[in-house]
Amino acid sequence: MLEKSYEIAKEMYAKFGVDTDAAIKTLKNVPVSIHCWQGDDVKGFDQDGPLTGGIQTTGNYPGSARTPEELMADLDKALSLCPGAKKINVHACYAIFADGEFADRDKLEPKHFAKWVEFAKERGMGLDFNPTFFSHPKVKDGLTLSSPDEATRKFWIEHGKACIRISQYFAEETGIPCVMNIWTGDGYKDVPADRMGPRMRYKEAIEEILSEPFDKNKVKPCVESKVFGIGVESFTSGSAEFTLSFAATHEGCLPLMDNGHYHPTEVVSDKIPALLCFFPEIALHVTRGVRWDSDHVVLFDDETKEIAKEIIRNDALDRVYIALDFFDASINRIAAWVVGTRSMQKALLSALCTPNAMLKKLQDENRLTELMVMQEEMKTMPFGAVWAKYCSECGVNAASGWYDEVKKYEDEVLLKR
Ligand SMILES: [Mn+2]
Repeated sequence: MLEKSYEIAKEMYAKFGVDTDAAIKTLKNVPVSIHCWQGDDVKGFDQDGPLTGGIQTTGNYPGSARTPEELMADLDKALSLCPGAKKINVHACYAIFADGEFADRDKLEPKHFAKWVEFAKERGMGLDFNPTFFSHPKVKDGLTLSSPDEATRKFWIEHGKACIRISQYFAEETGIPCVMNIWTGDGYKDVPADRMGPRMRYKEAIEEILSEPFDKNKVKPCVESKVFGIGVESFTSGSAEFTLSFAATHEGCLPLMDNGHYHPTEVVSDKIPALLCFFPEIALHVTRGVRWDSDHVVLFDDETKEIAKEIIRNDALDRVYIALDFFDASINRIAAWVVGTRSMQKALLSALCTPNAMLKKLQDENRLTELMVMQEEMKTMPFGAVWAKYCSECGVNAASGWYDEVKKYEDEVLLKR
């Protein structure tokens, strides 16, 4: 059945000049970086306080991971249901300490992440990393790197430097470059009197962090922008213009776009080719904002498909680092990981099965009616058969049957927590 439907699909795509075998082969080597923080609602292991920084998880679905062992077991279950290449994205608050040991964020060392390295190496995956500039008592008045308080800034700069050293360690241990993303929730709830001061302090603080020595081929520092956060609605230090200008003027620093971090009518898909005109490499956080930066699970929806198209048709798979960033506590967290990861992979495969050269030609020859006709026709091509073939070659269940495994794990493991 699978082979038969794939053969028909392959033939149909071939009529448009699309080689589905080649698309499947390409996707196998495209890593999607899976964020560890979906598994425990962004709690981490280094403190017991609330989630801060203007971000919020909602829902109380049972079975959230409470320990590194539980989180890794849950991740393993999710990984087993996602085809193709993966990386694991770790936040600094997921440091794993020995019994009785503790190190504050400014004193973190590679050894506190040795278990993550072991986990990644055993599964042949790379690791990405993020300093955690939130959920910590040293976030002063909602500010970290842009705080007017020198001691506060110093603490967080030291945290950033520690994270560069840990990122270098990740890259050296796994042999795969580590994308290290700098994001802070720094901002003001109400109208500030000084918008430039915090940004100048933020700029200088990131420059100090990046003065920590590292190998640019191994560590890929990024700056992520945001439009606003909960409780910081009026001003964000790391705005889009700030971070983009920072990356543009600091060699080796990449701009990172999170598609939940813009005004709701802006689309990151359109920003990707704009940035690719200027930056050798860029990074993405793929998420799904519903009316705001709500971090819903990524679906195989229009914007996810458009994002994937811009990467594929601009031949930029080796220039765009793709990571996921969402957290939903209202549904089974493992299913959330699996749906989000597979949706991104589906979007990439769908883009690889698009006759991009033919469509570009129609545009360049101003045959815009035909372009519309063709783009609409492509939407009902038998893509499901190609996805099923891909999953089968990767040894995972293409159909909804994978959920039975999640449900079994929920009954046997999650509900007993
Ligand atoms: Mn993000």
